[in-house]
This record gives sequence, C-alpha cells and structure tokens, in this order.
Amino acid sequence: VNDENRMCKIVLAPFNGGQPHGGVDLGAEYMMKHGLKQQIEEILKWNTEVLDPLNGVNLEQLKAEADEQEKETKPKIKRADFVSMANKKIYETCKNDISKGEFQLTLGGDHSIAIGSIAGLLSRYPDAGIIWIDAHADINTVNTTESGNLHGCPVSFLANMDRKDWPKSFDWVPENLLATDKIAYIGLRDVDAGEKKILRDNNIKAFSMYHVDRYGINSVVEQAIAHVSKGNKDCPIMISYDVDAIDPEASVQCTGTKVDYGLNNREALFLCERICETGNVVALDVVEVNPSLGADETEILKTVAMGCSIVRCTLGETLL
Ligand code: HAR
Ligand code: MN
Ligand code: MN
Ligand code: MN
Repeated sequence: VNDENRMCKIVLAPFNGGQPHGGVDLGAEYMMKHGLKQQIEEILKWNTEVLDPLNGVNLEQLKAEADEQEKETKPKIKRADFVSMANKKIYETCKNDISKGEFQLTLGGDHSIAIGSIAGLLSRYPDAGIIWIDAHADINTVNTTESGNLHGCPVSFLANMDRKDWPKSFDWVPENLLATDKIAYIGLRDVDAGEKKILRDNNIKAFSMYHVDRYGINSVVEQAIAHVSKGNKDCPIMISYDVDAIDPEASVQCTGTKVDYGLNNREALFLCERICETGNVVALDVVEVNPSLGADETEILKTVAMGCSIVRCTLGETLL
C-alpha cells in the first residue's frame, strides 16, 4: 500500500443511454467537481490520469436520433446501437490506455457502461473476479428484459447469454467473456422473475439484503471474495458499484431506480475497505449517480459524496 508510483486511470463514462432518465450522465462530472481527482492525489498519494473515451462524441444528438428512429421501429431493446457504440469506445480505452498494475476507475453514467469497463478489465486480467454491488442483478438477457433498458442487462452481455438474439446493431463482442462463476452480487433486493431463474439455473453467487441481515456484511463480503477468487489468493478483483445498492434514506437519493431497505452507509463502505484490504482490487466502477434527481442541494451532495467515498475506501483511505 506504500508504493509511491501507483497510478489511477480515471475513465469518464458520462453515458445515459442504457436507461430512461436524463442526468445520470452528469455523475462523473459531479464526482470530479467534488474533488475526487485531488482526493486521490492528495489524500491517497496516487498519481492520476483522466481518460475520456466519449470525448468528441455528440451523445445528446445520437440519443435524440436513436429515440426518434425508435418511435417508429419500437424495438424490444432500447438504443442498442447507441449503447454498443459507447461501450465499444469505453472498452477500447480501458483495454489500450490502461496497463497492468494501473488502477481502472470508471465513473458513470448508467450501469450499461460496465459492459465496456469490465470487458476492458478482462482483456488485462481474464481471470478477474467481479463483485457486483447493486439492488438489481442487471442480468436480464435480450429475451427476458421487460423494460428494454440495457442498464438492466450488462452482465448477460458480458457472459454472452442469448448471443444469437442480440440486436444486430450491438455489433461487437468482448474478447474475454465473464464466466458466471466469477461474479458475486451483494445488496440485491429488486430482481425480476426472469433474472431469478437465470441466477438459479447458472448457480450464480448472489447475496441479497436478506443475506446481509442474516450473516452480516463481514461474512457476506468474505464469501463473495472467496467465491470469485476460486482459491487463488492473488486473484484480481473488480468492484462494479451501483450506488442504488445503498439505502436511499441513508445517503443515496439521487439515482434512477431507488429501492428501499438497502445497505447502510457503513456496510456500503466496509465492503470497499475489506476488498481493498485483500491487496487484489484492480478496478472499480461507480455508476447510477444522477444529480438531476435530487430534491435539493443536500440530497445531491450526499449522493455525490458517497460516490467519492466509495472510491477512496476502495483505494485504501481508511485502512491503517
Ligand atoms: N430489472 C429492471 C430492468 O431490467 C431494472 C434494473 C435496472 N436498474 C438499475 N440497474 N439501476 O442496476 O429494467
Ligand atoms: Mn446496476
Ligand atoms: Mn441498480
Ligand atoms: Mn441492514
């Protein structure tokens, strides 16, 4: 933890096309305005570099065009072309502009951006384990999704589920697929019936809020780490953190699909601390921070500050 030359590559992913609300694209900007880059440099003593894969892409216009077109075509999967394009760029940046040994921090954006970030991470670490912190399982396939929103589907894309039925416009496939036994969920409490079947059929390790209450967060995190590491004490670990895992009353009001009775603030940060403590954490996504859904400045500040705390705890701020 005392290596002076640690590099954190901050990948901006201000993308909202995987879900219906505007404003989640501002999550990255708000966390940066809150001082996240300086915090990483000054408190944690890491070097940082900002990568901006969607720079120069007119996201608002492309989204408007997609929506205009889809008014007529009414496809089952919404904005597949747009989500595919953005994720391909995020993937290529994560794959080409981040080296082994550098930390990959991706700031969303909605959770569809994890298709690109995780695919990019797997290009460096094909056997990485993924710990997915979320109220939702985000494992709908193109056939099970009821909403058609791709932020509810990234895990199925990463695992190549129902590939033959993907929209033609989703025109790239990650080179390294996510094996369903290399992911563990924590925080689930709003999982669709079709997703429950996928979790069961594939025997996917999933800790809902029930398990957090029954076993406590410490035991749950331990089991999640052990599961994804598969007995390899050096197994690289990535956290994909959807802030809606956290209880709205506790801190996270500004997110598109709030679900009551989530992780409390300490549980939310403890799991970052514990995963950091393994020494194996190589990447983090922070997604679904939507500043435009705040009722007032305090709500926005609380959600954005929690996003920044997740990053600092994952990078080791609170470890002695
Ligand atoms: N399961 C629902 C769907 O597929 C809602 C899931 C999405 N919400 C999120 N992702 N914030 O975690 O649409
Ligand atoms: Mn999610
Ligand atoms: Mn969610
Ligand atoms: Mn609780």
